[in-house]
Amino acid sequence: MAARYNHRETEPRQRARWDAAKLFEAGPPDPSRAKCYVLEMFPYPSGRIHIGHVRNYAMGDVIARRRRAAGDQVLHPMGWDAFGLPAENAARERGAHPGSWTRQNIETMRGQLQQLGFAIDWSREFATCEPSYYRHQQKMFLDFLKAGLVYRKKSKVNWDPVENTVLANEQVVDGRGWRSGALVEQRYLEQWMFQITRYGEELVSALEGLTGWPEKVRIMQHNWIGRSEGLRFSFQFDAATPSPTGQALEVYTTRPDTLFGASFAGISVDHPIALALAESNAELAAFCESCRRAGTSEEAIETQEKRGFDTGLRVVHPFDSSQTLPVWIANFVLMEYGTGAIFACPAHDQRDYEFASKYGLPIKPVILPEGADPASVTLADGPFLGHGSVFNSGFLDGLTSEAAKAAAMDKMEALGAGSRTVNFRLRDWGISRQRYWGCPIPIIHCPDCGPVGVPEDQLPVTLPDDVTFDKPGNPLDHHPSWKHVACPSCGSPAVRETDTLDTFVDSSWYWARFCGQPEDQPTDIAAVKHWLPVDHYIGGVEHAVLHLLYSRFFARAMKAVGHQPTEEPFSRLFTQGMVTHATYKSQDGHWLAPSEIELTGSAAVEIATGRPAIIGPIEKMSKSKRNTVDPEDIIATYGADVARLFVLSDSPPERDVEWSESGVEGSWRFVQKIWAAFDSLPETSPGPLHVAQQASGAALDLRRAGHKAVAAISLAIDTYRFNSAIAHLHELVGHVRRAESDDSAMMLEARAEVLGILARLLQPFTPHLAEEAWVRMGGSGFVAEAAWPVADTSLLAEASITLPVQIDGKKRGELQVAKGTSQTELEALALALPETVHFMTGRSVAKLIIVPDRIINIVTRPA
Ligand code: ANZ
Ligand code: ZN
Repeated sequence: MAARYNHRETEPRQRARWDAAKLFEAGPPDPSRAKCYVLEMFPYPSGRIHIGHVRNYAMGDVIARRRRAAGDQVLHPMGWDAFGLPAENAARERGAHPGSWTRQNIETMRGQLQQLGFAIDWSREFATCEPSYYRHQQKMFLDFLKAGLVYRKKSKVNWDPVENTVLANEQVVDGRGWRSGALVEQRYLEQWMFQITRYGEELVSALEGLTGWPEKVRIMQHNWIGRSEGLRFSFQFDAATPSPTGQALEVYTTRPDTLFGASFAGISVDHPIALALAESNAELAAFCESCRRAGTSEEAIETQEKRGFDTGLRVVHPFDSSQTLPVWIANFVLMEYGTGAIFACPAHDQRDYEFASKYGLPIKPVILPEGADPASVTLADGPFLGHGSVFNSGFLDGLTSEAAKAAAMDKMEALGAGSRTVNFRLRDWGISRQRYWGCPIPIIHCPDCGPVGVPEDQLPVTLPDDVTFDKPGNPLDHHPSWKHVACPSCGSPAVRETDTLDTFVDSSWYWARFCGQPEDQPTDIAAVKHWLPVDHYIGGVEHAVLHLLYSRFFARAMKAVGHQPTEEPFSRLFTQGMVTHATYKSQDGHWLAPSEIELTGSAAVEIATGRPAIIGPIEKMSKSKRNTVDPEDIIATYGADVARLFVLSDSPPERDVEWSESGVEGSWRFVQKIWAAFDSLPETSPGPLHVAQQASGAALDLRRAGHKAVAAISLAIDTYRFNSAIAHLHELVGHVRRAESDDSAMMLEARAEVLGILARLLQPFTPHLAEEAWVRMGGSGFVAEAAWPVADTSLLAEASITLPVQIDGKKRGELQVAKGTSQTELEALALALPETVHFMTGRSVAKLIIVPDRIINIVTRPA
């Protein structure tokens, strides 16, 4: 009977060895080796590590360890996204200083991460709340200011009434604050803005090249940026009703082909013309005010009933001066988009249709669906939104929609009434927050000079420690002395900016700071040149348009002011699924923790009362539903390796994985089984790098299995299919154990070779166990430093086949797979190949044909 594997004793001992050897420090750039920068989205120090972190960092760790073993110079750092509101809330609720609360949490969480045995270069750790980090952010703010990338603007902001602060558009989800869930209000405030729109064009066109990103994230960014090509033109006011501002009415449209179907002009409640009219028309003013109260964000507007107010003004149709159109104030027109005014064509636009139907405005069709008869067109069922041929439209008659767009734009330009433009949905990024626990904005407001940048030799502007949280609002503003300073340019009494930077700024460039951390500069130029871009970036898909877009903006802005050379910070992005767990409720409806119930078959009983408990749906782990497990408990009971193994085992990493006690026990048994396989090897066996010289029969089969596993597991890791890698590990361990009954010398030699391979394949997944096995086999040094095994192709030949992968008839790559690999697995593999990802850019799969043992054919169509 083999000795039990004792994780409690082994894990700390192996970690101490790694630490003593500083094994995972990346060291200075080494141009003689390939580099690999692996980064997981750094954690917010909320208190404790949760199991989602374990899954996230375990994935990055598998890649980092595998690449390191393959000979790359690997950078795998960790830090803390340490500014933010929860620290201030803790201060308000518990009286703890945000700084000490945050630093305490960092201590705890660092210890927990270290227990998990991640191959992290801890020498590069930093927290964004330390002046040694944020001073460089202040410097970059000033650099951006000089480059015209920062400006100040009185603008409508999303005000979160619970958090008492401004939110970025990206932080408003369904009209509510992303954190508080409170209904967002609109207010006007002086705000510092980053001019992200300067890069609108590039940010959208470069998405095409991000072939290492999930398609869904690229699509989300694409839609968020919302580039559209259209026409801006001006309506002249009818002489009978002159413009109240003296200005013509400029509108933006993407459908100039529908101009002859125009039924009215629509303006926003905040349009200058509406504001001017409101001064002398109380009824109109009240209408606008009531629309504002109902919310004027895009989300709010989409769900509201259409409402309008006829201003009585009329404008002249630009192509037909005999026609005039009424000007309505319409609640569905956004002030922040285009020009804040539209022409409406109810026959071909949903919102215009609803509005016109409600107010009895004309609905005149001008686009004919292909093959339809102009005489029998009816719009009783709603507008026709497609393209077709134009009719009822004077000089545009008979043209296709596309041709009519061009013709209408040409004509408008010839008339001097308008011009072609590109419009973006993307807004500039408002970065001012009325909060204490953030990076101070390095600006001083002087009554004479206006806003002045803090001179660089006076950076950092540090947060004062002695603040109080007994009043609502910003403690920096209440502080008795902090804000009162002399103006750096004229010396008069002046005040500091008391707003701090949105914490999304902190996380927009930390990936560059990890490369090198000079004291006097934000980045080390030689180091960023070497390490960037990040080769594997892993994190939650909830950051698809927030953090990931801001980081892409920052990369460009930093490049513009000379702090780093890369436009795209992350060449490959992987978004992992969540960890879920069953939920339980008592009879009287309160949530029960898994430890409070007992499961018998498919029924649950509340232990405390003996009454049946209700089994709820499987949901993302959350404290409120009490369905969390604490990684520390799992580590104590089963060990870090089991925790790591389990979170990667059961489902593909992009999908959710359900945490279950039986699943974890399964991983624990697997670890024991692996250990038994090593432990049953005679002490006299050759070391882990031995290659069996001659093998036949069952011994040859075992060697084949070992080399097959090398090929399969390497490919699985490289294509982020960790669960499939673990399935191959199971298979191999099973094979080795079955071979134990044969104690011939030939088999012993084959077993030694295969176990040596196994130790190296296990290293990324269960590093402590692998290290212990390495020692047990007499391996020298660390398995973490042993070269990744290379499959002997002569041993693969029989069991494996090479399948060419064709895309639209051209061979683009190939797959080396085991014979008999299932159709579904082949499909997944073919689509995950880096070459496929590359050549499928902007396209999607129309058909995927697998000719067994011969070829894989992918037929594509535009995405
Ligand atoms: C006339 C028209 C006719 C339109 C038609 C559509 C269909 P994208 O593609 O997202 O850029 N629009 C313009 N500014 C607006 C604003 N501030 N608030 C609300 N709607 C606005 O959308 C452009 C279209 O959205 C524009 O084209 C305009 O309506 C509307 F059959 O102009 B269209
Ligand atoms: Zn001054």
